[in-house]
Amino acid sequence: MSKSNQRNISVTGTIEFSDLQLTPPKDYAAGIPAVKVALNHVFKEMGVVKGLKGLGAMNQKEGFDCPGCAWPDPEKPSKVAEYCENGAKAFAEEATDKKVNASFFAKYSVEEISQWTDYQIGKSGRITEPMVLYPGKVHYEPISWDNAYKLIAEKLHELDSPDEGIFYTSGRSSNEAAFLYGLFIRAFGTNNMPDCSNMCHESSGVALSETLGIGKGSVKLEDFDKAEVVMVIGQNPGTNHPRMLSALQKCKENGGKVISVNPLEEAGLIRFKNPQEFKGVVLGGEQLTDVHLQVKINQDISLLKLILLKLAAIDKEEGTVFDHEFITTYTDGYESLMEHLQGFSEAELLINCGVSEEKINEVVEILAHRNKIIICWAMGLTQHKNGVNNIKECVNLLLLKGSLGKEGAGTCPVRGHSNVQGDRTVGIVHHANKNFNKAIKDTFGFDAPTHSGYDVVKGIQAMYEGKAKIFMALGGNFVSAASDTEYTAQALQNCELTVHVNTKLNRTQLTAGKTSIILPTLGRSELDVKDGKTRFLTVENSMGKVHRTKGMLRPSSENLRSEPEIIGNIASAYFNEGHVVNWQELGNNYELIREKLESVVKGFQGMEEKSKGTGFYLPNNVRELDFSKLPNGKAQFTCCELPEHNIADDEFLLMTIRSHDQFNTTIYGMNDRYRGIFNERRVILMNEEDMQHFGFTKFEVVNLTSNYNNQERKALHFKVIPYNIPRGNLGAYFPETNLLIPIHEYADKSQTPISKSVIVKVEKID
Ligand SMILES: Nc1nc2c(c(=O)[nH]1)N[C@H]1C(S)=C(S)[C@@H](COP(=O)(O)OP(=O)(O)OC[C@H]3O[C@@H](n4cnc5c(=O)[nH]c(N)nc54)[C@H](O)[C@@H]3O)O[C@H]1N2
Ligand SMILES: Nc1nc2c(c(=O)[nH]1)N[C@H]1C(S)=C(S)[C@@H](COP(=O)(O)OP(=O)(O)OC[C@H]3O[C@@H](n4cnc5c(=O)[nH]c(N)nc54)[C@H](O)[C@@H]3O)O[C@H]1N2
Ligand SMILES: [Mo]
Repeated sequence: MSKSNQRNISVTGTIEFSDLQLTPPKDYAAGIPAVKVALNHVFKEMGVVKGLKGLGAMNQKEGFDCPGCAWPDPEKPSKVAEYCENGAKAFAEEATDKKVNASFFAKYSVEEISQWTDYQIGKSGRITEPMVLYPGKVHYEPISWDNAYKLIAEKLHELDSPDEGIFYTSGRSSNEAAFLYGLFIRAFGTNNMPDCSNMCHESSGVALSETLGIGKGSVKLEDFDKAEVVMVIGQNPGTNHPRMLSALQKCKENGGKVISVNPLEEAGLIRFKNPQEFKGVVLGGEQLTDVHLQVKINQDISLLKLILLKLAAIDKEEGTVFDHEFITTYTDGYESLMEHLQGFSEAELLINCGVSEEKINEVVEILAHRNKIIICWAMGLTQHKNGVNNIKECVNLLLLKGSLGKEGAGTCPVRGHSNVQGDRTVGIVHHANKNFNKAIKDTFGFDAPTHSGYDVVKGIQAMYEGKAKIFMALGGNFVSAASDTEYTAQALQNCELTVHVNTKLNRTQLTAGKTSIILPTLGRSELDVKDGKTRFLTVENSMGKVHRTKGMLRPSSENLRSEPEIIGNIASAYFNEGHVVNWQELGNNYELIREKLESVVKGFQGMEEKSKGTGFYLPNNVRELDFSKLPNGKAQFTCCELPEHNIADDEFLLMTIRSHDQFNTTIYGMNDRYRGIFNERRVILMNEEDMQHFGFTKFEVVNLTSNYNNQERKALHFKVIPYNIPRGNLGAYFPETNLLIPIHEYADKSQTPISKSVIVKVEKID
């Protein structure tokens, strides 16, 4: 409990166990149960008619972009439905008929709501009107839109410096909203733009920029049809990117091989029953993974180095394993890498990674004579102290094999939020960028700040220390998503003002600043009508393609505003006409925003037209094999050190992962169906031999503690369950375990919290 503002807010809610049940984990994903589960969620939240209407429009050319993940749509979407179970759940969650309105807040205080679990808070429904929480008060009360804008403007003017304001973005916002938001923040005078990517793919962005000159992936969806090998490392597509399984299926049908690298045997990685095909529904589905490497948590570098060493040995004899022509023409640092690799002992690398040598040899054999290779990865690689190096080691492999800039090959960081990539492209970046600033000056006539701002971790520290006093969030659930929950909650509560532009109620609105304002906004699926005309917005998918998204359901309240309008109005209230930009006009006119975006950001020219249908690709230098911006004009090999873990005998390495029934901090339900875990989220996945060794029994209730710099953090009450996970490793769900991750433990260079390798102890409760 933290007690600032005299409000007594719980960051976990009341902890109670329900009836935990286990079944053997599934060895396949999707199929009929997935369709049934999806429809149940949708119909329960909004009824059959609205539900079917919404699902029918999702990911269709004239419809709205799925609010789930950022996996691209096929060029020819299937006629029936182009969504997955989790997309349907994301839609159900957004289009729910339940409402959070003034009478809801009159009935429940923030203190009372904070005693609920995240699941209960999320299920309360959509926020339907602007609300304000005044200093010392515990009930939000209604406020008019105009008064809300005025109050925000007043508080912004009270700051001693624009750098006392922090402006967070989550990845659901459209390109138009994000561009306008970034523009306003710069006009206001700061680059304090923490973004959900700081906790997500920032390590990918840094590693790819340094080695290949662009912070994004290089593959297109159709490359999966032509790939000879797809490696899926540190990613759980069956749950988090189910539509990716269709791409893997195609790769297999065309003779490709799939290799998975994961401490867990995730269902979607093993077999896939495609619900859109007869054989997938009725027959056993298709085997997807050819070889599964059950690596220990954060030992991917050891594993990859071992694979590289073995490939190098064969290349020495045969000379054709590595693409020497590619290496000579396009890369820098080959000799140093070869020398560096020779410094490692194969035996040591083998022990580190914990995988059988036989399996590694199988993979080496597959890779040796194939060179159309795609590497896909997600949070299993990015959220470690050495997250950036993990990805650089993957790039080493691709460069050695010449697997870039050709069809069927390349990098594929699989993005999370459906427009997280677009938000970054259009300017949500905390680093100052000269070219971007110049384009703003040329287009709008004002000077953007030239000093860099705070990212997520640094922003939290600044609020905690009183250096920042206003926090505004365009979407997201900051307190539950960020590390060190108690610390982050305190940081937010220290603020003079917090502003939450959200669709739904969440814990961040409860761990509020002295004054707090909730501004309810339209969701992806909802009609956005202005002067009788339905408007569209645009998003960028995981493969750099920009396309339109247009809602079609009646908004959950008349009193919602679109994100661009909200931003335009806040900016207008702040500048009060004393600025070169007419903010209100810009916020209301998406075509005008796009016109300006075209002139500021490269690649968007002609977007008004080009965004039609399946959309257009943004420029990508890797696809063109243009490395001119990098040292010597070449792609860069990297010599990465091995990660160091000083883990005592009674300590474990914990990865904090997603269950099948959640979207980040939004908890859809209490089941993790593919892993066979039902009715309970407070569980720890532990190897059975470790359970015996340490004397833990199945379902025993324990506490987790972490101890960094002699400071202990605790997460209370989890049930131990036996699971197929490497010894010394644990798995548990986030956000429940974020209490354990110290704010100061993050990846080198990217500052992404170490959510996948937290050193913990498991304590018995007497
Ligand atoms: N349904 C649903 N879809 C989602 C989301 C969601 O919450 N729910 N979230 C969205 C977002 S924002 C994102 S970023 C993505 C996240 O997508 P993922 O990255 O797939 O999500 P995580 O559950 O964090 O899983 C990481 C995977 O990495 C493995 N792993 C953990 N540590 C290591 C390691 O050290 N090495 C290796 N090789 N593997 C490891 C875990 O076992 C797990 O399978 O999904 C997006 N899509
Ligand atoms: N321990 C641990 N922590 C993690 C992770 C992990 O793997 N382990 N993963 C990290 C990752 S990858 C990410 S991306 C972050 C996610 O961090 P966030 O993006 O901050 O969190 P979400 O849970 O996705 O945000 C959900 C909220 O977004 C709001 N919302 C939904 N749709 C819209 C919309 O269209 N507009 C607006 N304005 N609001 C909307 C709703 O109010 C909802 O409550 O969490 C990170 N935290
Ligand atoms: Mo993410």
